[in-house]
Amino acid sequence: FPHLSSPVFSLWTLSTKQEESKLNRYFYPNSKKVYVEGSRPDLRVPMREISLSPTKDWRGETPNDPVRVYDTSGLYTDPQAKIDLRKGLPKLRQKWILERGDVEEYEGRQVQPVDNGYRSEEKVRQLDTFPHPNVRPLRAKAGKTVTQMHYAKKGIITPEMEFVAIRENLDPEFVRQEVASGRAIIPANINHPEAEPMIIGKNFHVKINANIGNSAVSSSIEEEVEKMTWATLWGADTIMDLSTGKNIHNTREWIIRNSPVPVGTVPIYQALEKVNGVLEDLTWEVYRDTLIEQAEQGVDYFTIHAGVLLRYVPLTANRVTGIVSRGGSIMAAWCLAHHEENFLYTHFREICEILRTYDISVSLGDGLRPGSIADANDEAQMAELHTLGELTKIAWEYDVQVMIEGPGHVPLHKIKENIDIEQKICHEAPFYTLGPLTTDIAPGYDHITSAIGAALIGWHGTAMLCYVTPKEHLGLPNKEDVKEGVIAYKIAAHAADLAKGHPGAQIRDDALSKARFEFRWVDQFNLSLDPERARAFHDETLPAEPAKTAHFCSMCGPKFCSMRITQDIREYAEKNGLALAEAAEAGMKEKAAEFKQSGSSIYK
Ligand code: IRN
Repeated sequence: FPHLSSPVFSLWTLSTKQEESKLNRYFYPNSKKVYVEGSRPDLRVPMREISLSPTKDWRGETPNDPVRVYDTSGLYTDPQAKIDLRKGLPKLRQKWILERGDVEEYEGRQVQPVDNGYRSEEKVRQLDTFPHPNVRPLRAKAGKTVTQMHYAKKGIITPEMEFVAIRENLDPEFVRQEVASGRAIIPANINHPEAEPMIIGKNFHVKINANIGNSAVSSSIEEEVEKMTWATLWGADTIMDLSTGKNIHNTREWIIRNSPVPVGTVPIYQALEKVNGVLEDLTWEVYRDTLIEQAEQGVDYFTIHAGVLLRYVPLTANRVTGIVSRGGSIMAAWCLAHHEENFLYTHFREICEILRTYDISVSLGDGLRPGSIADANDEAQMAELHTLGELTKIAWEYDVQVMIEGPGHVPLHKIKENIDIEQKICHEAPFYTLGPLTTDIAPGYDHITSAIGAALIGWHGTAMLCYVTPKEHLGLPNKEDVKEGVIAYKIAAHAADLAKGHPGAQIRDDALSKARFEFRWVDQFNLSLDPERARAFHDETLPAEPAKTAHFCSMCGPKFCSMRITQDIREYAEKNGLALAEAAEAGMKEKAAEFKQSGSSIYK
């Protein structure tokens, strides 16, 4: 399947109808895209419906209901959709935004494609410049606030709120209350109308974020756009473009215009690029311009490391791993170089003014998060968290939606207090954690070390989990790493949903277990997070078609399959009108006699 191997191929030909439908056929067999319509015809919530085969037993055939699952893949899995990556996705929310009457179009900053020193000697390729950039962006009219929190506080249920309510199978009024209280956020920049609304909060499905983006030494625009479609295909609820290398502005334009999920960034990275990496030259003005540039493009949430205060920096002196946050280390170095307070802190109210003009959520960065087990829950981390609590209140004064970033590296027994403390001092603003990694000894497997921590912290109330790929600490993730990271985090998030008792979370588990018990192999594959891998693993030893209905697999073979034996007992009980306990005994006696008589196994 060519989509797997060539980024350029998928970028340009993924757009044809034929290729699109292949995404479902190939990656999610027996699945189809369905839409649940809300209170208006342009409010259509996508879901993926997996159809199942009937149960076949001695009684005959009984149909199994299809299972609908949360779908983040956007139009890329809709065979009816016409996609042209050079134009971007349709502007799903544009009408909703305009009809509220609070926004105006204006001359944007018209940022030139060549936006940093790296590009100057490079040959400009056609692909570099997005052909239809957001040249006339929207902003709030003077005196207006356009955030979802603002509308929620006014008692308005926006189409975005209704959309997420349907997606989560919850009441729209409940969504409104959660957004109004600050317990949940709907990251939805008015300049990213292509995105399908989603919600981040502890009373909703646990979400996952996938980080993509180039670095100065690796990757191209094509690869990054493909990582975005790829990550959302496997279930990323948001993506963050963390590009620090070439073409930051253009890469982001390509990603945002084609992204069905909210896009986050860390604007300080681009600000630093603009001053050619010279920390001393970084100023509030350069940063503010970068915020506005990204706001006009449609970034839905910004990580802002405003809690790294000058006086906290010495608290990291005795750490094993010092400051491991990129943004945190930049701000700490800036504070020390200038002997001044962090300008993100001192200008925080101005930042909020910008954020509320476009409805950009702020993700208050954990610049002092622990980067090793030894540094977990230390003074520097907690000091910063207190400041994030203070900033949360300020953002809410402006009706700016807030989430709080968290660690990092934390051993299992120290995880729960992280979320408990965060909820207390940050007034229940949603927590968004990076893992945490529960041990430092497994580079190459940090998607696993961290998914363990992520499941635990998600269970205790963390609203979004930032994925970690197997390449963490080692290099820039490639496409396969992105998939591994997303799947590991889907597992963590879903395990947390089950533990939290999220309504309906167990439906898919039950359907898959039933398929497994009934030897409906194909259904078992198709209900799984990665059908292709499940099938491939099965087929490695039993590739023949009849094995797809066989009552065993190569793990135990036909004679030792516990599920087959259980089924036989049940069938025996039902046929003979016995309770299971009696049947087991009666069955055993009967079978024992047969066994003795034939001198062989009862299962041939
Ligand atoms: C999430 C929670 N804590 C940190 N993160 C993410 O880590 C953050 O959103 C960003 O995507 C990434 C890198 O952030 P630093 O290293 O600049 O803090």
